[in-house]
Amino acid sequence: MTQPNFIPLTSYQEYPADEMEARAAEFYGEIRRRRTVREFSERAVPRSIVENCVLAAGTAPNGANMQPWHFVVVSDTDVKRQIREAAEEEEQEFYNSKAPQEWLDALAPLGTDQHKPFLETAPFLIAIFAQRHGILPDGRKVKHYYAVESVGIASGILITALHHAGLATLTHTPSPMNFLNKILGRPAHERPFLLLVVGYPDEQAQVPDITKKSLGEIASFV
Ligand code: IYR
Repeated sequence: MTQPNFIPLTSYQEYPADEMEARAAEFYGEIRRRRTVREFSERAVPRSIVENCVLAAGTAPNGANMQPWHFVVVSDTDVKRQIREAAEEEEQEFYNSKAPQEWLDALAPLGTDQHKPFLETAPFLIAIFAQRHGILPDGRKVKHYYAVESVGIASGILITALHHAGLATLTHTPSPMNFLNKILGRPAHERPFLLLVVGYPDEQAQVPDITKKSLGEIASFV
């Protein structure tokens, strides 16, 4: 068994309490500006920005440091078109037959439907996959722990990093998403987790007039 190898914690940075107060308030101020956008501009985004945001996502805490994720960053026009066509096919079924009325009622304030032009308009789509297990160089399988939770945390960091950089995102989850394995050539043990749409919002972009729950509604202090 591998022995643990410890090194000093040199990356941690402490701030005086008043600076922490300011930083926490400032961060909340920044993240509360984030809005999910469904109308994207075609304006190009430098790939290096997305690369750094994906690197940030890859720092996420995760089960036994197995890092059970794979990010496919799509900018190819033809691949984006294939993804749009496959997603719209699923969504057509979702909105017209599969979704129960209760779900459609819950989505009504968001104004979503089966048309997903943003899958072609936005400069980048990031398909996020959760690996059910890893594969060692010799072909043996290695178990992944808390893969879904880990990929969820990484996705949150990715969305935050992209927002921090000044980009808009849309967390898109056509269901089922198996078509992503086929189009992107990912192996069967990788399960599509999320399709993140990334770019600048369209200049005319509008967002639904919705609010977030208050602190008292989302937290208890005991
Ligand atoms: N996947 C569909 C439906 C949808 C579901 C949820 I939950 C949302 O928050 C938004 C949409 C779609 O993308 O339209």
